[in-house]
Amino acid sequence: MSYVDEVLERVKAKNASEPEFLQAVEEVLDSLRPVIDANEEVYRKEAILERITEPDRQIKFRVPWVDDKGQVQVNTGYRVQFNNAIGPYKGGLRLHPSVNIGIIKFLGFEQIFKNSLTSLPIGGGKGGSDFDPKGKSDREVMAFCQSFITELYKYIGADQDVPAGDIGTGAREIGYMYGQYKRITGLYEGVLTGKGLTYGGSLARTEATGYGLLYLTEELFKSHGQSLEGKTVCVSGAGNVAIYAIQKAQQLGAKPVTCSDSTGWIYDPEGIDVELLKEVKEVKRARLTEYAAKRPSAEYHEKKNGEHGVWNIKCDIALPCATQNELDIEDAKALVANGVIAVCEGANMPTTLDATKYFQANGVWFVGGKAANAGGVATSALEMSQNSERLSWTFEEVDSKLQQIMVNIFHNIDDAAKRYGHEGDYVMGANIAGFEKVATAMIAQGVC
Ligand code: NDP
Ligand code: 2IT
Repeated sequence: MSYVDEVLERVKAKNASEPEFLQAVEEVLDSLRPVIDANEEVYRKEAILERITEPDRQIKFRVPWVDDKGQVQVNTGYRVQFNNAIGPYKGGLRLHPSVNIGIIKFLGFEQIFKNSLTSLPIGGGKGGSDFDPKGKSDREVMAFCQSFITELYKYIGADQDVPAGDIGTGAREIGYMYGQYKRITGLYEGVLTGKGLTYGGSLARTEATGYGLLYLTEELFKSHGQSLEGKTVCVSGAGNVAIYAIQKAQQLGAKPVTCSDSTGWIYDPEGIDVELLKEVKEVKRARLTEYAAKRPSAEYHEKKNGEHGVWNIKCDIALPCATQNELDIEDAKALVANGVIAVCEGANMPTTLDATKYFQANGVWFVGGKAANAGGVATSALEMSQNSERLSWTFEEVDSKLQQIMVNIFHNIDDAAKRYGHEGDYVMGANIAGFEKVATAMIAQGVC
């Protein structure tokens, strides 16, 4: 049996109850075959695949907090420190009722390769809790965040592990967490990214994931002799990534016509009004029905199980920006039948494995999240640099660095795929390019 298959079997046996983690590992290991096969003896002897699929450590803890009625609530907190071969652990904190150890492990595993692709010195980690910030008062969110950090502070630090935002964790949550970290440790350091601009945050971090997604998509189109001008775009999600993806798509001449949240979706053939969307989602924290109520051109559809939602709308470019496994084989068939040219993932693993394969088999340019959404964490690393030198760069400076990073990522993954004779397989290219640097660093640092 090949080394890849041997390790895949072992990982499956060991983590049988973690389907999302297994899905992420299977995608990566499967596409690393050409690299591993070319150097099997060394990788096997060094147990690189066993080591890279086993987190350095998993931290799980109780998070008790008091709600507005005086009732004690208990959530579970997690931080998976996956791999720090090339830099301190780095990755977001997800606050969503669906969070469990398997979800955090899949996200932490992806983060290793994504962070490597940014070319910046950051390792892979992820954390979060099954706490749901939706419908909670600011005081309840603060109580949760303070309790969460009261345990997590022991394991994080500016040169050790630097968490950030993800689903359910935005500037408000990061602010409360930063305040508690500072209070407990007495340290004013860049221990979290996505901070507010008055206390060490970076300009353009809020926009970075969505903007970066479009910078990479633009470079993808350029490499095929095309542009984004006049292209129709379907976006899912209506959070941080989706909003700034929509905004940058418009700035680059494309027309985003959809967005969605967990209860419904919008089709707005005139193009999404991004200022209205920001007002509804960022300021009011309301449902998309409020968008539809204020926008006569928009259709609102209630989310129904088994329906294609936004992926039924005819488009040139699909940008899934909500959550994992939100785009399945039926959605992929609908998109291909409607002539989609490219799919670039703003979310982490939003496309199921069979849907990914279907896109690739049908000539759709498909770029996975590790490459396409790396702009967020890359800009987090730029925030860390600014914190270290105690300076703040201008928006233009950060944005131009982000743009350069995304253009470089595209060419690195494109080149890696070509090097192994799989031109156009950007999934393989991303996994290979991300893996090579981490594996080289791990081998150089000995058995650890
Ligand atoms: P937000 O919390 O800001 O927004 C998430 C959006 O997705 C919301 O519109 C939410 O709807 C929707 N959503 C979440 N879960 C589900 C679900 N189970 N079913 C349907 N809709 C859902 O998160 P982000 O925009 O930050 O994150 C979106 C994705 O991008 C995630 O996969 C995240 O891991 C990834 N990502 C984020 C980065 C960042 O910098 N923030 C960087 C790279 C990747 P509702 O509000 O109704 O829950
Ligand atoms: O998935 C991701 O890359 C993020 N949520 C951003 C992580 C970060 O550290 O900025």
